[in-house]
Amino acid sequence: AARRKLIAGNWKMNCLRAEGLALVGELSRRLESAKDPVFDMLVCPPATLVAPVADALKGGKLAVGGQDCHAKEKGAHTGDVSAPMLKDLGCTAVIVGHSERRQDHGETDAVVKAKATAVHVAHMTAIICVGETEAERDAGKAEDVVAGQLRGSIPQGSSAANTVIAYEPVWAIGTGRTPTNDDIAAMHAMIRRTLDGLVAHPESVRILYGGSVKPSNAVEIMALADVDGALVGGASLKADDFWAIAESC
Ligand code: G2H
Repeated sequence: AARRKLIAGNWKMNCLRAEGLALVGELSRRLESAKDPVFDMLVCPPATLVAPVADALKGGKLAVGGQDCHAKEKGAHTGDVSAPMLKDLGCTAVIVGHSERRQDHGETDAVVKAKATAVHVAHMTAIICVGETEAERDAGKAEDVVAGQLRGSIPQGSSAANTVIAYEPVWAIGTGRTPTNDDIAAMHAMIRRTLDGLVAHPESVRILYGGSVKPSNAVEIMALADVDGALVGGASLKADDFWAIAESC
């Protein structure tokens, strides 16, 4: 099945309002004037900027997502944001299980699965992140670790319509280091094989690569089999770089 590429920007804990609005203003201007772009584009601002960014982009092609959500739809959870709250602002997707959440907030596969379920219930796309640490790769366990994360984090009822997988080797995040192209291709092929039995129509599910994607490596990474786009951190904060990555598709 033909899979349309997705270029997703994860701003992490960056951008004040003026900066974020200028960034999406520039990106949406380019996206709206692009002739038949071959990619979908999504930005995931910090929770504080989801509302103004979504308002600025209303009705346009540039989509907005959250970086995380709580598994419950409402209640006594000080500081948290729920999936329906993000949907209410205009989000169409939410990143769940990013390694920074798994590490900094102790999120287990079970927690990630509950969050992905909440995203599905709110009629949005869950971008479920998986990836091995450097020690796990050195120990030859990378594929086992990622397969285990997939089995533990993907809810029943997931499909290509509501689920995107992002493979982000932890040691490649924000470090400037990336796996070899062969390693990325092998992992993405393994992920697609593992999706068989976990989701309907695994051949249609988009599998993004994330971890130090930049304009200079995007062309070769985007050309790999089973790489259906990118989850971009640092380079998504500059309109020129993020746009160049999208144009690499
Ligand atoms: C990986 C990625 C975006 P960066 O976390 O999710 O960040 O591109 O800065 O490595």
